Amino acid sequence: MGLGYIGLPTASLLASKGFQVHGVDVSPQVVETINAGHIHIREPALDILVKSAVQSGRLTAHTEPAAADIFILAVPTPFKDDFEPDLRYVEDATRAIAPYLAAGNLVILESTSPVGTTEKVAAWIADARPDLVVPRRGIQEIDVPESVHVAHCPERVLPGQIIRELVDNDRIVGGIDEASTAAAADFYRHFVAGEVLETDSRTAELAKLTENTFRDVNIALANELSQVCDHLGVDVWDLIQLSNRHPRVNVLRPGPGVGGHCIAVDPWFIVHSAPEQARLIRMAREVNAGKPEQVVAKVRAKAARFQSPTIACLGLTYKPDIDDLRESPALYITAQLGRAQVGRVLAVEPHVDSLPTALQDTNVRLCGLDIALNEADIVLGLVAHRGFRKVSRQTLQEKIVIDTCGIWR
Ligand code: SAJ
Repeated sequence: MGLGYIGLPTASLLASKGFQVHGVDVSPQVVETINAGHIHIREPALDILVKSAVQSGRLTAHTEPAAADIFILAVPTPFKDDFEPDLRYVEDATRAIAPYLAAGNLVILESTSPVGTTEKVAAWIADARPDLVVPRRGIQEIDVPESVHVAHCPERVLPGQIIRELVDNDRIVGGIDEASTAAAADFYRHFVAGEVLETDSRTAELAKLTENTFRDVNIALANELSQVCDHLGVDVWDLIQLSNRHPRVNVLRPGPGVGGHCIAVDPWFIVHSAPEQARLIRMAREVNAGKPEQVVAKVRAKAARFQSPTIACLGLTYKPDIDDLRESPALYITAQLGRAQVGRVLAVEPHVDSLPTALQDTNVRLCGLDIALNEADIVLGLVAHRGFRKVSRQTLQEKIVIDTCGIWR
């Protein structure tokens, strides 16, 4: 259920391992694209995998579910305006499969979810299908062979390396009851080379949120240090390099902010469910969320020295060497500068072909690296793409350089 960044790679990988996969997506265009052997997202090696899965006849895409042995939910879990998790898509997908469920089926929630969501999935199934035996937390159904099994197995793959990590990463599997854990773990052991670690659904949910929160908190430390260094006149990159020579220190890299659809979202699931306890997690999220505005303010301060400066923004994606623009701080910063009338704004992004929608109502112009570097008074490094790292110091000599992510370090 859901043929996006996680569902489609998983579906095609399963097909390549010999499973018969009935992929479901609410979008008819997505279904049509996949059935034609093509993909609607960009991810290395995914096109080849999907093409061969479709050609083999083991992967077909549909807008409606069908009867199956195993149901995997891989739908988005965004949050609402007040950071309350929005479980609408999980509930819709669960209710969509409910009519097709039979005794002994396994339902797996892969979407990153707040603690307690897998129990909600079980409750929605029980509500829709009173005729089925559905497990409940703390109540052991192990001797009931006709029970449906419900488990959480959070996806943990890194965009850009999804296919490799789907196979190689260890997986955490947590069922509503022990029978569900055992059934789900058995399934993943068919195609995962990493270890399959068994726990309960709540621990599995919180483990995934913890992984991304760990990253967010550590990036926040790096981002805060970059502010401290600006204030004290210290080079943050020298500072981090030297501090990291300690055997037990590993400061991450500061940047223009934290992008993507995961790390900037998941900590809120913890904060929302334990607001009194999760104080550091909330603070870290706020530090990272505030970083793009600080970059904009820094550029504006430098631009004020010129009559009508040209500002070259290098990079629009949310991290280096991918084409993913989701929640990208670089895109946000470029759009803000484009609206702020601070000068002429040029954007360089080798991974996109046309001006992204977010920049269409601004005065930002997309251009090549050489033109941008030639015309710029201010060079704003936003994403450490490989191509940008090759720019020589000499080229940048005459310019004001604001390197938010250490491209030239
Ligand atoms: N970033 C920094 N400084 C750093 C590292 C990253 O500013 O030192 C920024 C990046 O530029 C980017 C953001 O953080 O804007 C996130 O990038 P990322 O590469 O750390 O992570 P994602 O969002 O692409 O993928 C994460 C992964 N989680 C962890 O590494 C713990 C991935 O394994 C998860 O599966 C994925 O979230 C997800 O789907 O939850």
